[in-house]
Amino acid sequence: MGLLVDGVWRDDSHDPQRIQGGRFVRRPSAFRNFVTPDGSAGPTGEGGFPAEPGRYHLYVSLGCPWAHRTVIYRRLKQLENVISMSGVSWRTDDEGWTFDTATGSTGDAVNGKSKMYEIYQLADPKITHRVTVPVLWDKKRGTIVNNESSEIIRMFNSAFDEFTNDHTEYYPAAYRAQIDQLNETIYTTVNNGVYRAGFATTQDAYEEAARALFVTLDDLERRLSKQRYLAGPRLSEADWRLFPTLIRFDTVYYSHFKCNLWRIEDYPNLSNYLRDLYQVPGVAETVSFEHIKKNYYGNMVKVNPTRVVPIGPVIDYTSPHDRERFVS
Ligand SMILES: N[C@@H](CCC(=O)N[C@@H](CS)C(=O)NCC(=O)O)C(=O)O
Repeated sequence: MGLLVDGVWRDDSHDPQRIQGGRFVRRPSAFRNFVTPDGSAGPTGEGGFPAEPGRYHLYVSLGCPWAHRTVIYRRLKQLENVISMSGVSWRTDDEGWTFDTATGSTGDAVNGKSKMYEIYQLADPKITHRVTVPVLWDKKRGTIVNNESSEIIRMFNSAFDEFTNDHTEYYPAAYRAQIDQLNETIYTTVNNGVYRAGFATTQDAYEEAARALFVTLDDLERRLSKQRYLAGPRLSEADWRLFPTLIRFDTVYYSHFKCNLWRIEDYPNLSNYLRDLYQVPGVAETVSFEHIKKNYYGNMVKVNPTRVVPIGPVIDYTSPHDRERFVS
């Protein structure tokens, strides 16, 4: 892949901190401003980003689980006519994410660029940062508002309420402590845990991540034997943060990232829960197994040097689930 150093695109040898002692280390996102209903500052960053229809643009990869959260929220919160979106190609090259329409990109409808790193350069010509998706772009100020998926979904949850008919609250006050706790464990051991297993370059680092991942999956399986969703009777942010990892698990993480004690299909509750979420209206359309498979198997040459993309597995996520046994 590569990264920007002082605004110049460099290869990964300029990012020695990415793997430390065989362990993959993910670094914090740089742009942390918030869109708010009236443009006042959010929990971090500066103000000046009021919610307005047509003003903001979301850059995503349909292969990427972090971007997937934001695509799901945009869909569920009925923001598709309020926030425009561009998708990068499933193929990354020596210059990272591209807008090559021959390999699944929509093209860059807003800035007309061919590389994602050019969007970061527009926001800050001297930036030192990895060029990640998702990115929330402000067309009016010509800059990146935020490139942290967990914060972008919080904005989509409520900041644009004036411009949508969907007012579902995925982070209700009464459940916040519980959701925060679930997020913390699931981020560390599952969302990022699969990457820590897959990118590990020592046996110890791999085993540490892979074992912790299955401890959490076992816990979640128990939890979901007693309730329909992670934080109780209603769908919440915790579910939408877990879903993008679960839907990629049997197709990618099980084999490509060696997370292979069990498949999600082997867990009765997790597999039914996954179908339940997949079958929420609108969600299936946010899932592209073509992007997912080609993005992981076809790009990560340190993990899969041949870039060969496997033909399977065959799993029907539209088959009936048993989650309606829980009364909501
Ligand atoms: N913390 C970020 C992480 C995003 C992220 O790591 N995205 C990956 C794609 S799945 C990426 O763009 N990686 C490129 C790189 O690290 O160079 C978020 O949740 O938004």
